[in-house]
Amino acid sequence: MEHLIRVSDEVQAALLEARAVVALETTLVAHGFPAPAGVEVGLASEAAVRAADAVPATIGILDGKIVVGLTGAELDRYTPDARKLGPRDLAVCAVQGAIGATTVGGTLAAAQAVGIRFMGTGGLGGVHRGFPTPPDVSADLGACARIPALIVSSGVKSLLDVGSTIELLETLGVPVLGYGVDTLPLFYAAEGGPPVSARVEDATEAARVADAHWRLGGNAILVGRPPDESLDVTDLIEEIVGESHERGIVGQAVTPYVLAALHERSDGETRRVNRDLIVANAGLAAEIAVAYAGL
Ligand code: PSU
Ligand code: MN
Repeated sequence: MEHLIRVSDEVQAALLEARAVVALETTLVAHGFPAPAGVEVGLASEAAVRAADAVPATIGILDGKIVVGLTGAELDRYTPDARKLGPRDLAVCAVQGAIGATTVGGTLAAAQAVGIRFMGTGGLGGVHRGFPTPPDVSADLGACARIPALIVSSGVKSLLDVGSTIELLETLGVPVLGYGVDTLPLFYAAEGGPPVSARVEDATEAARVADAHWRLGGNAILVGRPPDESLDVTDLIEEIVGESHERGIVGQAVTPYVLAALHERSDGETRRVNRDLIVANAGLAAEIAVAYAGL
């Protein structure tokens, strides 16, 4: 696989010694924040993983290879012209030698290829509002159905149809765990989400559940961590999602469009909360990965 995947020395060593490794995505770096803010979020997430004694593995495609463990200089190349890569897009991007930023689903596909089982992100993708017109369901969910991994996020992105997404996660066999909470966080907002399938109190309990779930042949597990600072932007989301429909924005462009408009119209408030929750989720993913390595 060496012609296709390049694993950094640090990540390689950690994997060989069965130490804790946390995968981080590049779509939020390239498309989730206005440049260069995304790079800062990526680097701060790596620092949070290290602070919890785990090794960060930021993943993306560069120069014809899937890179697991991007350097800071490489991360600087993740600007908005990077392709957004779901699981189906990795092979094409590598063969065509383009720069590719992996989504949650794309990151999980690469992580699985090298044996990483933990990742942190902001919000999982899911069923878009208005389904079935258009019938847009994030490929993150397909990846969750197939790949054994634990993902820490602040729930699913609240620009989605959260209720339908939760139902689909149940159908796909994905446990939705609340981290010290009974309801799923709504991305920017800590409260008001649907009930989780179970609550866990600490990193060790989450790690033990993951271990048991995987031994039973289960695949992804979602751990919802509420944002420390909660923001109610329900009306703004409604307005912007409506606008995206009117403007005919579809497919992969929807999420970046809505996030960018929110960041702009909330005077940067969503951007700040989004940044902080991503970093905190990376840290928690690391704590759980460390607990798992110690089971
Ligand atoms: N979390 C964030 N910001 C983001 C994302 C997650 O805080 O931009 C990205 C992730 O890469 C996720 C993607 O996989 O949004 C979902 O995109 P889509 O709905 O097109 O599948
Ligand atoms: Mn989509």
